[in-house]
Amino acid sequence: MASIEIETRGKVAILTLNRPDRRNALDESMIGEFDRFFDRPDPAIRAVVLRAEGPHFCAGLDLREHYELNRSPVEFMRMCQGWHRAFDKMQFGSIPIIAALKGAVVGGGLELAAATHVRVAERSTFFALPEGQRGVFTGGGATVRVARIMTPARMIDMMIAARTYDVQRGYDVGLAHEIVEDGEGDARAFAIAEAAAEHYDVTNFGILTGISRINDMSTTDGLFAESLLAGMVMTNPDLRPSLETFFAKQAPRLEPKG
Ligand code: 1HE
Repeated sequence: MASIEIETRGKVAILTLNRPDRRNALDESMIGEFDRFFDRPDPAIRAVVLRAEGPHFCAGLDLREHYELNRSPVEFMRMCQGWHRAFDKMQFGSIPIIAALKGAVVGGGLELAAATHVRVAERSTFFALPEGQRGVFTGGGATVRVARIMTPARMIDMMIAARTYDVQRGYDVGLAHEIVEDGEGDARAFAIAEAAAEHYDVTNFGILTGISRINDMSTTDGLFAESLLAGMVMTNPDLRPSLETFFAKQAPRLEPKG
């Protein structure tokens, strides 16, 4: 059975981490599967749900494979670059990825989650970077992606003081965007994905590739890039009927909701 199962429902692909006996630890083949899937996604797929089998989302790097392969420094650096490539394709691609988190979201599991765009977390979710305790280091992008979400200072503290955040604390620092009851994460993630799949393609492109990349730029470059993207998105001919619906007061009203 595949360690990552792929199922398509309408415009949404559901990717399932399917190694519950190993707590969905990520081995080389799974990273390869992510890389292949997000390299050239089927254009009919307009949103992705990333979920997990079993009570835990992901326990990070497969420590047994790491132990058995006994890689050299260069081999491990190459492996990390492979993780970075795959997760970059996720974060900087133009398909919204909605993660359904539960149980352990730790080490490389947190690095994987940080490459997704919307993180729905069940109450059982906990976040940690136990690398410090185990004498290893992050290598799947946490120093960049996780640090930017929770701040570098909090990430250092999490690793040095060996803290495990519960779901509320993770939500408070942006690791999760929504908390749901246990057992409800998959359905909620799917509902968000289905709605996001209906957005104009060009709008999702602007939101996903634009915001992530612009935040790597200087102020001047970022503002220029924003004007380019806005020029593309705001002049989309398909936008006119949507604005007409708004003028006719037929668009859904904005009101505070999660
Ligand atoms: C594993 C792994 C793994 C579990 N690699 N096999 N990540 C970590 O340090 C997390 C390590 N895992 C844990 O702390 C715990 O397993 C959990 C908190 C996630 C879950 O606990 P629990 O009690 O439900 O399960 P368990 O009994 O600890 O594990 C069940 C089995 O999964 C067991 O194998 P078994 O043969 O005894 O049944 C574990 O050995 C196995 N297992 N986690 C391999 N990670 C690019 S660099 C990224 C850096 C990192 O990610 S470092 C890893 C950080």
